[in-house]
Amino acid sequence: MTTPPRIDAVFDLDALLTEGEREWQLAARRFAQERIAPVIEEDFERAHFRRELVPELGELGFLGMHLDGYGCAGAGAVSYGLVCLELEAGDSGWRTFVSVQGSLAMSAIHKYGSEEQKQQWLPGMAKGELIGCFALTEPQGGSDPAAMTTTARRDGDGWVLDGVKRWIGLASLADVAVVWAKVVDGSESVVRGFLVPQSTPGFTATPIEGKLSMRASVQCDIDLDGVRLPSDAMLPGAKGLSAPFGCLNEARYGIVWGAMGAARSCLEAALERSTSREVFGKPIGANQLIQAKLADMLVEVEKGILLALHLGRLKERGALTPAQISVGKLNSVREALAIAHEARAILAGDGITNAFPVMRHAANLESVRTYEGTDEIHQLVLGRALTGLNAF
Ligand code: TGC
Repeated sequence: MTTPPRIDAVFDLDALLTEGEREWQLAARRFAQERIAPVIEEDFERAHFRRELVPELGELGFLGMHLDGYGCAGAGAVSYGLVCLELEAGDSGWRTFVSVQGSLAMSAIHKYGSEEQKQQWLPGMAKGELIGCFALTEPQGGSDPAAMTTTARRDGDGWVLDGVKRWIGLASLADVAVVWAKVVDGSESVVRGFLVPQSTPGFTATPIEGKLSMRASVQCDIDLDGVRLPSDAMLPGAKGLSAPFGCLNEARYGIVWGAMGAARSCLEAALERSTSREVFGKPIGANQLIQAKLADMLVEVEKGILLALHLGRLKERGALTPAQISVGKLNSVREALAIAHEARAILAGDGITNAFPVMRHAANLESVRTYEGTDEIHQLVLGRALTGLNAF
């Protein structure tokens, strides 16, 4: 198994990790190198999601790995973050899969579900036998979920859901969708979560085509047309928008780590090229301008990982706040994109081909920059934390 020796040698991250955390990291690195790397360029080209790898992720314990019970690994936040980093060094689509399944769909059921709902869904989802999705975003704008138009109305003992959702990861493959809808009661309306099995009449998920990013994963439109559900389909513990936001916090936390994996992969490619390619009679890495770029990239990777580690330790103490997560999500994705662009420049013309992972990472990171709160949303969350003034 290859490791990024020169990057690790400059900065001894291992010394800050426990042996157990290191084992999780190495298991995920091995998966990324052996199962993702050999096929990812072809999958990205063909826009193909390799569904058959999902049970392997379950076997490794990566699905809902930060949750306790119900077949989940109950691992610490730093272990989960390290797994996200290594998977995203392979491809953002695979880290996204683990986020949607574990941080969003499974977390929603684990945090807000009844005991029956947890028993029904979580063990199969942890094994990767069942897939879940998390349907919050709507076509009119993902940044403002408070404006959602999807409704749930009472019908006898049950519920009827109507509406549309967009950019929902895995929806066409999912056995169960966690759908967020407004329950309107007179002049009052409150957001509630519902578990919708894929086979429910009126539920249609259609993969979005024409993506130039995240091509090895699946994002869908969902149409909810008179979807009839029993009364026990509602998540009893989820009332109000703070419920889905509680799950978004988990997924945003994973991105803080994950984006640094994509960044590290780009730095590795640039570093390898810097010593193997000669221009003007010497390795390009012997030029001061190239070394300055590599040094700046290394500094941002190391700072990003240290920030992620700090947030992980806070999370393990139950002290992590949404504003702190915004610092991490904003920084990691912004710096990872900048690193991908610099790496592409060092690779010169060959950098635009799929002989290197860099353009794929750069394209994927455009999605990561937008989902789970855009750069601008996180800037405004931080602006509000600093000033006490709401600019939304
Ligand atoms: P507001 O509407 O006033 O607040 C609603 C309630 O939510 C609470 N809240 C949070 N709670 C926990 N964690 C957070 N991060 C929270 N943010 C807000 C808030 O305290 C309030 O609680 P309560 O009890 O008073 O009702 O909203 P706000 O002004 O607090 O927030 C505004 C804003 C813009 C920050 C928020 O709307 C936001 O974060 N927007 C971005 C949403 C976003 O990230 N959307 C993308 C989701 S990605 C996706 O859906 C696809 S999933 C991935 C995939 O499927 O591939």
